[in-house]
Amino acid sequence: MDKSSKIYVAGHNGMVGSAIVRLLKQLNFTNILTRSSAELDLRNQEAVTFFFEETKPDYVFLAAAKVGGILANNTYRGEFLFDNLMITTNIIHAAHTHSVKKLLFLGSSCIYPKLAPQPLKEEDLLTGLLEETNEPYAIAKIAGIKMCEAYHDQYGDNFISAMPTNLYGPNDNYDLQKSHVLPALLKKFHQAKIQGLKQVEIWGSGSPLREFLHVDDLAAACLFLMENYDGKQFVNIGSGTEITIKELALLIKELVGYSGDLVFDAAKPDGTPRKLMDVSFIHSLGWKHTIELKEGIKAVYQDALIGNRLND
Ligand code: GFB
Repeated sequence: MDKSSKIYVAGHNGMVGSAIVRLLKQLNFTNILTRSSAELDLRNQEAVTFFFEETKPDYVFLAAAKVGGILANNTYRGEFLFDNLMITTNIIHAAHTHSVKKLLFLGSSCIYPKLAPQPLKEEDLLTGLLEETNEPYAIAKIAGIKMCEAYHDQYGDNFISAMPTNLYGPNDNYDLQKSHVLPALLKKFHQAKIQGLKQVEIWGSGSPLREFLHVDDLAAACLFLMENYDGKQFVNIGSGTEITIKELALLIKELVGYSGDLVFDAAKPDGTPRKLMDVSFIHSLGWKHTIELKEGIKAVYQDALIGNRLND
């Protein structure tokens, strides 16, 4: 990519898209193209085709998606399948018909079978049944991977895919019914501290293991792959380390400075028991994460306080 290449970042108002735009701007890329969902409904094929016809981007980062935590995935199953399939197929197909030089599609670690061997290797895709709570989202993301591969095979398109682990960072969603665990716990512990509550409720058993990556690391990995990788094989992106939900809760409790107790709500789902990425492939390509979890959470807590994101 040249500094003046026309780069479309789909989903620039989301946590991932905004991190990619931030990085591109820091690096003095001057021709970044964005559209809000009010300006362009990515689920509408005609509108997406017209947008590509009108703007003719050279490169595309496909970071637009309907996303959410375990409860949102499980509740809005139809929307998660439809919206993500439409957004993904419309953009990838329009990128093909409008001769985009390269596209990077972003998926998720939930594409892997629920009980796949750990750590999750790229070749484990489609070797078993998916986790039930996020099956619709995972099916849409697997469709995106397969579409990039099929367009690579049939048309020679340089469309690559990256599968990030669980992400956190600035511009996260703090709606407790829809958010992922990390922003949810930041908000819950912060509010409990301010309001002097005796306990904080943690969903599930606390025993599931999760891996977390700061979204600025993800943005760096996406740019690295865009500039250095043309393979058909999708690439895992993660930190390579995992933590139980209980340990995460205790860490956030400490960082927020809350002194009450944790209670576990067994009525809420645990989801997949373990989800650790094997990141040896991206390490072999020459990229590694730089932000460790504790410093990352500290920075995000400050950012959320400044942005007044932790109050209702
Ligand atoms: O982050 P999370 O919603 O998503 O939940 P997944 C991770 C774990 O944290 C689950 C527990 O075991 C939750 O039960 N947890 C504890 C909480 N307290 C809370 C809380 O207050 N809020 C939330 N949200 N969780 C999602 C998938 O799975 O991960 C998506 O549904 C996507 O498809 C995303 O892949 C990255 O890691 O379980």
